[in-house]
Amino acid sequence: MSQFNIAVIPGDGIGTEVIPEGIKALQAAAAQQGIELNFTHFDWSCETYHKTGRMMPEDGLEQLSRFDAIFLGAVGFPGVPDHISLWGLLLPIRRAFNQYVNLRPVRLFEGLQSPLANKKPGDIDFYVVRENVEGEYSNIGGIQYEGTEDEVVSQQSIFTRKGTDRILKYAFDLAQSRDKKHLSSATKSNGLFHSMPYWDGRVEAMAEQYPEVKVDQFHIDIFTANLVRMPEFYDVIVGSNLFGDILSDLGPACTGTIAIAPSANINPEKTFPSMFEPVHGSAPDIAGQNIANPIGTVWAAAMMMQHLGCNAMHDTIMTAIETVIRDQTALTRDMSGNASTQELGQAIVDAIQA
Ligand code: GGG
Repeated sequence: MSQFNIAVIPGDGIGTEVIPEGIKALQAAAAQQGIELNFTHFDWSCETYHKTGRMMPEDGLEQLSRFDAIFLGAVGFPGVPDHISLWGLLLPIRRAFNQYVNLRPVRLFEGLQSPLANKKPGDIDFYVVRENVEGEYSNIGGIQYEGTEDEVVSQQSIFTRKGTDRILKYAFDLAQSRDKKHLSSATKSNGLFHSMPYWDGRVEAMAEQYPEVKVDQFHIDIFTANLVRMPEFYDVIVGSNLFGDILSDLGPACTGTIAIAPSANINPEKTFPSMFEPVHGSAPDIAGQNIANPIGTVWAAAMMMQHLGCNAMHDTIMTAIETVIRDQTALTRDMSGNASTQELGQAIVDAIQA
């Protein structure tokens, strides 16, 4: 019998509401496949920060390193500045465990209504491959002459050759494995003088090794416009840490709701645990109301099992998500229904067990 030890960090806001639904789906699918999942919960959050001055304990990363995977809800809540909560929990995990790939699939499911005109399932079906440990997400910089009229703030972006090439290679490999074999790279090479022309150059060098992959490169401004105008054009999108983050909110918004979008923070070499979370944040405006959509979390759970080599479990959970959305069994209000978080979570479990 396969057995996996999963670290669970529900985190903040609706993270604490959607994670239990992800666990219920995992337990239902695992029981069918004879897989044993052991969950260990960590209550690290902004509440922890208020009590201890830290988002996680000093040995938090060491504790997590013993697990096969990490299942995360959401990070951030009013009362703690967002950059403190993110740099206190989510970003150190991505960096310590070299989760340099952030894989974010985007799909218009049958039963969902895209806000874009005349879009049907199949028209929106792409991956965002986001560089996850360097780029614009950097704590290098600072403030000088603070509080004076000469106050100056700098923020440095970091693009290493190793970091750029390995994310591009992942994206090219993914594009090569897909029917369309189409890769689109997002930069802003006319405005950002050093980093983005460098990225473009590495794309062009890498493209020589993938003659079957059709490659295009766009500046981020027209990229976002095109994504809304013609999402069917895209197949695999690759972008830096910041641009990848933005595009992977915009993409699912084109399917009607960002709440269904999953995010896999992957260490492809499997030297360290990978982490799986919904794309969405803690949504303080709806926290505590039992109306959050758990599908992004459940889909992330499916990706976690695929990463752990349990493809049948992944497929079972994905089929259940597809069924519940298609049959409109119990949809939350972001999908024009009136079901609660728990009712939608239970509908997914029922579909797994059907
Ligand atoms: N689901 C985790 C979460 O809270 N995501 C919101 C967020 O802002 N994440 C930052 C990032 O992905 O870089």
